[in-house]
Amino acid sequence: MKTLISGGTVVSSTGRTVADVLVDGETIAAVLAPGSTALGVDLATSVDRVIDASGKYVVPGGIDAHTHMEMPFGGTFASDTFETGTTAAAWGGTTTIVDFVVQYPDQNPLEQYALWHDKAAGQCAIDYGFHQILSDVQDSSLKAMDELVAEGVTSFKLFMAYQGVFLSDDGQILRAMQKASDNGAMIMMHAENGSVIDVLVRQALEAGNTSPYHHGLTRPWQAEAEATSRAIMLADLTGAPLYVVHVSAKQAVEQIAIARDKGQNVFGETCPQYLYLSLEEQLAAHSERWGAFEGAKWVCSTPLRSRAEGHQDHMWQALRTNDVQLVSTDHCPFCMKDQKELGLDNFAKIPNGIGSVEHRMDLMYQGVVSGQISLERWVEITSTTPARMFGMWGRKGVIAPGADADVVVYDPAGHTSIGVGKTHHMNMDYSAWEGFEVDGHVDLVMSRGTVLVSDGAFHGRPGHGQYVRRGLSQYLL
Ligand code: DUC
Ligand code: ZN
Ligand code: ZN
Repeated sequence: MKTLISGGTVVSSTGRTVADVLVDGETIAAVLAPGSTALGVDLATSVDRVIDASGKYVVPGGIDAHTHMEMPFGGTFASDTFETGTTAAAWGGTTTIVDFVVQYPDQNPLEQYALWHDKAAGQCAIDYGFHQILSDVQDSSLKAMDELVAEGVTSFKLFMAYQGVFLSDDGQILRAMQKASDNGAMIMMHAENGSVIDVLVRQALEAGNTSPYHHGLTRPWQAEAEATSRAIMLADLTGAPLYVVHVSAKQAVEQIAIARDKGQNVFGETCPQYLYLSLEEQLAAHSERWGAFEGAKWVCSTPLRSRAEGHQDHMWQALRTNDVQLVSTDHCPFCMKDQKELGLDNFAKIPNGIGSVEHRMDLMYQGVVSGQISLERWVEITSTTPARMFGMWGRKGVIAPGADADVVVYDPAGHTSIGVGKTHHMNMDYSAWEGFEVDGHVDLVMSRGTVLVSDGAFHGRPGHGQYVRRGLSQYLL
């Protein structure tokens, strides 16, 4: 099947041009001047299908490098399955996710990896890769790291928080970093000082402070900045590349910027919630049904930060200046009913997570609308950099001959109303983004040559998505 996406403005991370994109089967065959006969035929009449993209942006499909579908966590499971979560992602212009295999202490990393394949196989509407979470690093985990790299799992998440659940101590982190330095894998870090947080949480609960707002107060920016700095030091000691996940504090960004300026392979990821939402809004959140517990919808870790302290403004600046390199969602959805509700009397029992996989492209496009980032930077932080960071570039993250035909036709004149009952396909009984009215609209989504979304309808299916065996990060020499 040959498709011509004609007359749109093709945007890459480095520029834009009006062009026709020829798709042959699952890949992009050519990017040509509009109406070109360079291939010896009139494409508009010889292809099987023409998609008119005039007046629209034609961009590489979004890559969300941080999701948790069906993740067992906080006494429950993330509410999106691989089917519902990847379908919602497709609706929002994301054509690839990288999800986390979870290894809890005493579990075998390779068995968990096989289990995640079982969960995802035949269920995904879009392509997917895996990172691996390692808790409690042991000799067997280090050996597994080599085997997983060969399987295309080239990045490993460690935690400096969640004692007894995920936390690795500094010695364990050091050993995993030594292994990564040896085999080229990326160490991803949840950088928060867990023992400091545990004391603050205990003290808050003893003082009777049980509401969701106290989640943020007991995870202060100092705990994030200190852990970020410690992770950077350990990475420097071992030579391992380090990718700090879900950065929310401006002081953590500063630590990353210093390390990068020194030439260290340190990278930072932020998420839409740290650009748009704040601790003050969480304090003010109130609804008839939930009262002050309404703020539970924004309980995530790292937490939302104070707007008065300027974290959100600093994060936009860091995105522009490349002190922070990309935006993922950390999509970790839970319903209010029966899930967030677990923490009705104790914020520490609220499962941590926000669901956004459907809205990342639209939310980040608002940075273009407001002049915070360029159109090219939008493509870079949502697609091209995630592809390069996690060893998929060439096949993903770019519209060029030979690449997978993962393409989004985006209408800058369109409008999107976010919320339950509007654009909401995630398996959640609320939206963390309820009421957001955004400029721009995902008109058409193509994954490996197959149209998944067009004319406001979903044409995809579970099982279309394939596992992506990733290479090493393409940011490393
Ligand atoms: N970290 C994540 O990356 N996701 C969910 C919760 C957490 O602490
Ligand atoms: Zn984390
Ligand atoms: Zn996460």
